[in-house]
Amino acid sequence: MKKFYITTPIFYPNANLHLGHAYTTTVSDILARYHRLMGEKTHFLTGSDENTQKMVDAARKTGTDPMMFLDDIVKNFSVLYKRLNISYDQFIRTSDQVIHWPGAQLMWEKLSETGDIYEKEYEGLYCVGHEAFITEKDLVDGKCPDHGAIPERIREKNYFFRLSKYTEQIARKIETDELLIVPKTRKQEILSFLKQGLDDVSFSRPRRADMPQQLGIPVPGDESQTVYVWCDALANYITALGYGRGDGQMEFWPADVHVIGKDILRFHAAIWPGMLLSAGLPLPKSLLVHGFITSGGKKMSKTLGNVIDPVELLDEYGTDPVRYFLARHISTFEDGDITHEGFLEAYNANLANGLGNFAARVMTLSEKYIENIEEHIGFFSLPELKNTVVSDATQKYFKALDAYDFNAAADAIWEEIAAGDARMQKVKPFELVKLDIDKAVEELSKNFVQRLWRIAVMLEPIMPETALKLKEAIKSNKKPDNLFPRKE
Ligand code: ME8
Repeated sequence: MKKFYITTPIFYPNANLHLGHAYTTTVSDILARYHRLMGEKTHFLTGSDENTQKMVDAARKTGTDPMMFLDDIVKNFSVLYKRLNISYDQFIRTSDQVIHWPGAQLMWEKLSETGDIYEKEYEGLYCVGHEAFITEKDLVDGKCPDHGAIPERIREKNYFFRLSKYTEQIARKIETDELLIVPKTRKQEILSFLKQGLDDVSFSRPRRADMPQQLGIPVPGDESQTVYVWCDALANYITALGYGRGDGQMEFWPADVHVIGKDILRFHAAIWPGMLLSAGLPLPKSLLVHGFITSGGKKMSKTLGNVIDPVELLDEYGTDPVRYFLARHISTFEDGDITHEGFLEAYNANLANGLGNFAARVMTLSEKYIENIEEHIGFFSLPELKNTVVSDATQKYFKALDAYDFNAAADAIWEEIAAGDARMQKVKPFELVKLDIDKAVEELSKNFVQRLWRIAVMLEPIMPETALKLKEAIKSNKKPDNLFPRKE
């Protein structure tokens, strides 16, 4: 049986998840559902990145105990995932000393055995927002431009990872697509970064006195140091599967795709491959690197007052319309924009009118004119549809999902709907009804219902509840309740 292993980044629990996180997780879910429906043995991993200073700082600001703060936020992750209908198979927390720590420490030991860990006195500028050292060059007015904060100047003993050694090997794997980076623009971006040669990375920090004991993985053999949070975080993709515990077998490794945002490309396309090469493990097969969501053309920010809360959208429109919007109207590969007006317009035009209206008209005909629906309609599955490609649109749909192009996949479904609408305009079944020629109407109706089934099957990865409602309506030959009431 073909396997499919997909991951999201593990997000920082220093604040509730916002629309950007919802985006990554939703498109990952679409891929996971697609591969599951295609009959592949799928494992979908997500989680939270907890050995982090920024969470402790955030907790202190609110005067809450860090561990309680952490548990609360992580609980909110799963509440949001539930509302978005995210079908993850596993949620990893990197504070988990049973699931995660042994593997993270084993990884460290492997790098060390290879001779890739060494001690060094180090001085640098640490940005807590990035959880990484940044350079003087990166600063604007003395501040990190991404986080607006003055970095800490740190002078300390660290263990370093000899990443520089792997520059050429990593570049070759990326060049040849052995590690496929989608889209090509991100592949080019990382290749030109690699051309400058990789620097070694600080891979540990002295244990901070104010860090709870339950957080921060001790460096094997030196308890005064904790493993650098990015080193431990990246390892989650294998510790989740059993690296470092049990029989250590990792059925699902290598990952088919790590889905990430453009901000963490270097960690995933340089440090992570370097770690895996050093530890003698295979590299993931691909990275899907999506752009950032902006609101009204600007970065979402509290000061600008343009932050769009996923929960607000879910309250107003429900799960599937939000999934629909993210899949179809946010550019996958570049930055994508969202506004309340744009959402409302897309909802009314394509869900209330487009899909909802088409489904209602088809089922009105079907209910009235088709007897014994199961004799006339093939209730085919997604793989069956793939094997009997019936239209350009279906072909385009499968190609798009295989290329992680969610906009194009959704467009293909709406092409099917538009073609159905156009046909309805042409053959005018509701006028034939008045002429009392039932047989002809029945034939036309079968055709329309067959198309609606096809639409439902293609919708399933993107809008699972809607797909189910449509399929149930067809099987019981009953017009569904108003799927998408018009909104003002
Ligand atoms: O970086 N638009 O966690 P994080 C789209 N813990 N996606 C966005 C976004 C936006 N405006 N803002 C954030 C971390 N994201 C590490 C990851 S993985 C081993 C460790 C999404 O909470 C996008 O996927 O800062 C981005 O890469 C991720 O959130 C960063 O999440």
